[in-house]
Formats: sequence, C-alpha cells, structure tokens
Amino acid sequence: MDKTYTITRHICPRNCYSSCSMLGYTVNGRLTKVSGDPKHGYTNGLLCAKGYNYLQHVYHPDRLKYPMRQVPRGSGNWQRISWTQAIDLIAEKIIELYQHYDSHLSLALNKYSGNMGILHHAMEGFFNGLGKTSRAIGNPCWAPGMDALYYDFGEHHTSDMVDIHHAKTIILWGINPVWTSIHSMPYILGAKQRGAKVITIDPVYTETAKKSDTYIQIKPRSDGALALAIAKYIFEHDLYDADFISRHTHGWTELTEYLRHSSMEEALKQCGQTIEAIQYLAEVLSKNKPAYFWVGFGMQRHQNGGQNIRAINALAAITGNLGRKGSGVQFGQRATWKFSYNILKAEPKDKKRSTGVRPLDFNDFANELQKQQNPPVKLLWITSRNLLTQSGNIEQLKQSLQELELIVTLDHFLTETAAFSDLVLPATTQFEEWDVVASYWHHWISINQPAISPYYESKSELEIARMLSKRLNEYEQNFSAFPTDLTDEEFIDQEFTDEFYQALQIQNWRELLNGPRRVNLPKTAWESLDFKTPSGKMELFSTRAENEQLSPFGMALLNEQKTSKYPYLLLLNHEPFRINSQFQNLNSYKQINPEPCIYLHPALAMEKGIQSNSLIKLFNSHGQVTIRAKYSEDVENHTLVIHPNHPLINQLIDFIPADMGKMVTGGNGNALNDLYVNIEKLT
Ligand SMILES: Nc1nc2c(c(=O)[nH]1)N[C@H]1C(S)=C(S)[C@@H](COP(=O)(O)OP(=O)(O)OC[C@H]3O[C@@H](n4cnc5c(=O)[nH]c(N)nc54)[C@H](O)[C@@H]3O)O[C@H]1N2
Ligand SMILES: Nc1nc2c(c(=O)[nH]1)N[C@H]1C(S)=C(S)[C@@H](COP(=O)(O)OP(=O)(O)OC[C@H]3O[C@@H](n4cnc5c(=O)[nH]c(N)nc54)[C@H](O)[C@@H]3O)O[C@H]1N2
Ligand SMILES: [Mo]
Repeated sequence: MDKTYTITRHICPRNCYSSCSMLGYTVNGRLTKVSGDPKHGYTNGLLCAKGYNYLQHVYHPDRLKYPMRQVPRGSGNWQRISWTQAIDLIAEKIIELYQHYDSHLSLALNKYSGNMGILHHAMEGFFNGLGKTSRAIGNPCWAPGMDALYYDFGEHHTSDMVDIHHAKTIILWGINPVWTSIHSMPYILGAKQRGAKVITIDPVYTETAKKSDTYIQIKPRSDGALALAIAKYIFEHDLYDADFISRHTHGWTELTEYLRHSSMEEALKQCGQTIEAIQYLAEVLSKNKPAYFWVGFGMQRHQNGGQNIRAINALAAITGNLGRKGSGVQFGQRATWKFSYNILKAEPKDKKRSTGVRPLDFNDFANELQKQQNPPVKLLWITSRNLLTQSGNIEQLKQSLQELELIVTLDHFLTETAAFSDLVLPATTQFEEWDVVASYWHHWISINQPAISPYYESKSELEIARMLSKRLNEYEQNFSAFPTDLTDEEFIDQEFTDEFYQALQIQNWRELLNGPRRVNLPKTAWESLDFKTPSGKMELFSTRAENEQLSPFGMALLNEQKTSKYPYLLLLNHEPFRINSQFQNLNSYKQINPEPCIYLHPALAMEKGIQSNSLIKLFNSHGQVTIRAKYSEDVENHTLVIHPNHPLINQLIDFIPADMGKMVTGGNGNALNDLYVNIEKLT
C-alpha cells in the first residue's frame, strides 16, 4: 500500500443492528479502502457486504453533486443552481408562509433512518429553532415492540452478546440475523458450538433457521397463540418457575385463570404446531436454562405484533429466564443514547412564538397531509428518507404532495422521492463529515471524522441548517434560533454530558478517535430485576395496556376472518445486500439481484397453475405488480416472500395500524407484514 495513506475512524450510520465501526484509508484526498475497525468489541473488525462496498457508494457516478431545481415538479427539467440560490429560495418560502399563516405550522419535516448520527438531528433542531412546526412522528421499524417492552418491563435494555455463551437455549423468534445482523452470528454459533441449542421460529425457513438445531415453521401472526400453547402446557405440567414468578412478576393468578379457559386445540391449529412441538418447547424453556430469546422487528409488523412480543416476554418470565447471564428477551435498547440532544433544543427568542410540534402520523403521512388543514402543510423538507418507496399509500401520498408549494429533499442520490421534489440538495456521507453514532442493539458508540472533502458541492445536514438559519436572521434578527456560530466539533462538545463521559470512561469525546467505546451498562439486561413498571415487577398482566383498550395479557388466540379475495400474506423481509431502499444502485447489488422475485410454496403454485420462473400478477385492492415467481419449500404454504425487493411493492400497501407504538414512539406501528394479496398466472 502507498505509504502516504491516512487512516480515519468512521461508523456506519445506517439503520441497522450492527452500527459497525470502520477505518477509512485515504490517499491524496481520495478514499481508497474501507475496512472494519478491530477495536470495536462487538463487530470485531468485520463489516458486511454493504460496508465493504462503501467506495462504490461514495464515488457512485449517480451521486448528487450540486443543488438542483426542477421546474415544474416531476418534469425532469433539472437545473443546477448555487447554494446561495437554494438557500434563498427556501428562506424566502419560509418567510412568505410565516407572513401568510402567522405561524410555522405550514412547514413540515419528514425525516427517518438514512443516517442515525446525532448531528443528523440538525434539521429537527433547525425546525425547533423556528417555533412550532409540523413533524412526521412515529416509527416503522419497532414501534409495537417498544410499547410491549414498556408495558412489561418499563424500559428498553439488551444484554451484551459477548455473554450469550452462558445460554443453554437460544430462541431466534422472528429474526433473521444471517441477513439483517450478520455480526451477531459468531456469538450465536459460538454458543452453539459450546452446546447451546438454537431454535428458530419463523414462517420462513431462513438462512438463520438453516443454521439452527430446531426450526419451528409458524404461521405468520400466530406467535401469541404459540406462546399461549407453550404457557398452558407449562402451567398444566408444573414446569413454571414458581419462585421467580412470585418474586418478580405481577399477574400470575390472572394469567393462569386465563390459560385455564383458553383452548389448546385452537392454539395448535392457529400456529400450525403439534402438541409434541409444544411439549418440546415447554421443556426446553423450563429445563434447559438459561434461555436467551431474541425477537425481531419483522414479527411485530402485524396488527397484533405488540401483543405477540408481550406473549414472548411472558414466556420468558414464567420460566424464570430473565435477569441472569445468558437469559432475557432481546429486542432493542435506548440506554446507550445518552446524548444531551442539545442540537434539538434551540427555541425562538420571541416568547410569543409557540414551540413544540404539530405531529403528523409518520406511518399515515399521506392522510395526515390531507387532514391537517389549519393551516395546511405547504413546505415539506425530506431528509434521510425515501418517502415514495418506503411508505404505504403511495398514490394518495403523491396526490397530497401535489398540494405543496415547495418540496426540498436532501439525499445522496436522485431517489424516487428526490425526483418528486422542487429542490434537491446533495448530502455528505460519513466519510466527509463529523458525527457520533450509537447503536440500538449493542452497547458501543463510535465517531465519524472527515476523511475526504465533501463530494463536489455536497454539504452536511448541520452545515445546511446553519446556512439557512444565518440567511433567515439576515432577513430578521432572531428569526431562527438555531445556532449559526458553533462548529461541528462544538456541537459534538455539547452532546456529551459528564454522565455520558463517565459511562464511556473517557474525559473527552476526541478519545473516540482512538477507538470506539462501550457504554458501561450492566452486561445483562434487567440484572437487578428491578423493573420500571407500576408494580416494580415484570407485568404478565398490564393495567397500563388495559387502559389503552388492549388485552392485559399478551398471549392470545387470533380472532379474525380471512379474506377470500386476498388470501395470501406477503412478508416484506429485509435483505442482506440492501438496507431498505439503499445500496440497490450498486453494481455489486445488481449483479447478485438482477430481478425482483416472489417465492411461493410449490403446493400453492400447483394449486394456482403457476410455473416456476414464470411472470405472475400480484395484486390486492390497492394495485398490482408483475413479478417473477419462484418455487420455494422454505416458505409456509399460504405465505409469499419477495426477494429482491420490487420497487413498486409499496403501492400495494396501506396504513394498517399495529396494536401498539404510541406510548414510546408517538404513533402506532404500521403492520407492513399484514399485506394480504392474491396471485394469478399470466397468459
Ligand atoms: N442487511 C440488512 N440489514 C438490515 C436491514 C436491511 O434492510 N438489510 N434493515 C434494518 C432495519 S430498518 C430493520 S427494521 C431491521 C429488520 O430486521 P429483522 O427483524 O430481522 O427483520 P425482517 O427481515 O423484517 O423480519 C425478520 C423475520 O421475521 C419473520 N416474520 C415475519 N412475520 C412473522 C410472524 O408473524 N411471526 C414470526 N415468528 N416471524 C415472522 C420473517 O419471516 C423474517 O424472517 O433490520 C435492519 N438491518
Ligand atoms: N416495502 C417495504 N416498505 C418498508 C419496509 C420494508 O421492509 N418493505 N421497511 C420499513 C422500515 S422497517 C423502515 S426502517 C423504513 C425505512 O425508510 P427510510 O428511512 O425512508 O428508508 P431508506 O431506504 O433507509 O432511506 C433513507 C434515505 O436516506 C438517504 N440517506 C442516506 N444517508 C443519508 C444522509 O447522510 N443524509 C441524507 N439527507 N440522506 C441520507 C438514502 O439515500 C435514502 O434515500 O421503510 C419501511 N417501509
Ligand atoms: Mo426499519
């Protein structure tokens, strides 16, 4: 290697369990290699296929280079403009709308998970600094599960995976880490090698299931019924942990009463299992302890997703599998996000200006734009978000967007959403900016330092927020309270409190330049067994859930009629070589995934007269797509799985509220995996 390269530290800021720490190698101002950072105690110097291909992303020929304006919107008639022009156009519109409506409510921000860094909260901070604005609030990833954890445990913690080798049983329940969390596999396989039994429960015989000792093919949505069957068996055969239950749980008497009156036969039918499978699971959970549960995000994107997670929490509790090394229910955590969030705290100096946000339901954004008319949204700022491929209700969304006066999108590429905007601004990547990123899964945090100068005229979100704030304040003093005089590094200074430094055992965040740090949390979640619920115990019976018109118990039989028009469930499982809509434009992706395909069981294909590799029609009341069908014995008979993703698939999706989400994320989740469809052979 050329001796003149410099090495810089980075962290992948994508919405992903692994949040990998990376090293960038730069020669003569050009990034030439990206590798894993061996100092990261969770990812241990490894990246994923996407991470190793970051050079293709950074220097992609389609990357946005300059601010661009499209007149009229959707015409494809793009003109390059200067940053001054872009900022002027936006500032003028903000002022005009303020004068017209006497508030900033006609400004809306829709941001999601393109970049999870703390400095990427700059645009939210900028909006806060103007006063009360409209904001997409809610979450498509994990909303039901987060509420489920809140009801049962009170907070959100995960155990450090280095301790998984203490587990004798590992249950991977609706999670496919071989695809979505590859760095966890060495821990899981290591524990397996030492004798732990790995059980995967999924409607699809996934790559993870193939590496497990036991695979339970469950019917989608029936996790509550499966948990109920196991719990009933445990209760009837005295397999429960009476001591743990009496000391650390609330509601056992009520739960046993409920189980007594629930039908085992019906539960077995709904989840598609035999009593022998139930007996096996009940015995393994109560006798081969500790048992470590990992429940994924995909399995809670159903209308009963939150309750299904609660059902699993309850199973862990009644078998005494909480709070000790190698046990627990892992889902996601927020305990390492100890930032001060000062970046969000700018407030207008003018005390007459109202502050806060007018929430627009993130998962029902199309409707919300139409519903909120007092005043209507007129300027929409989109950042870290591919609204037009990742949302439901796309057609209505497009109509709602037509009503807006200005749509600004900040991105790396001219995405479907950017192409629907008036102004597109080029964003820097993590190799061109400062930032700090925590994970929602493991306990490590890492830094991004600039390795190369911004690509062409791209700018960081923070820089854009500062420019806009400055421009508005030139128009009228104190129009915007977002700080214009702090450097990126000073913004980072403000994010670290003494408590955070203590938790990281460092004096200054610049020490992160020497390597990522683990936040000093207990390695075992709920080690203290001091739950943050009203009863102080793990709640098998939740009055808080009951107060929200939910069943106080998570375990439940399904109560629904199947639609005969659209009888098949299409699961939108996340894939190994992309993150949502990202990375699909890389050559390496296109080579591996040349064409979207739908996988269906040969028995179902036969029934429908569908040949393998033929094109079929996939449809529901929202629309249709043509897609290639492939046979797969890995999928449950009435379930379909799409892979690689079809760019138009979200046209079939509406907003189907999940049962939970609003307590923690401000809105119910979207039951994206309750997508009922039909299929027909073509010609
Ligand atoms: N490589 C890669 N990594 C990613 C992502 C990505 O797109 N690609 N996306 C990131 C994001 S944004 C997220 S939210 C996470 C998602 O990460 P995961 O939670 O792993 O998500 P999914 O792939 O949606 O679902 C996991 C599994 O749940 C199963 N499942 C679906 N419905 C049910 C059910 O009713 N019961 C049971 N038991 N199982 C069910 C599916 O068949 C699937 O195998 O991954 C993150 N990591
Ligand atoms: N069909 C279908 N729909 C889904 C899902 C699914 O599995 N299937 N999953 C749902 C889930 S779990 C999620 S998390 C959402 C994801 O929804 P989004 O967060 O909207 O999805 P991404 O594709 O990750 O898009 C983020 C956008 O941010 C851009 N971006 C990346 N880095 C930066 C940056 O530094 N700055 C800026 N300004 N932009 C950046 C990317 O180029 C991309 O266009 O989708 C949901 N919708
Ligand atoms: Mo997600």
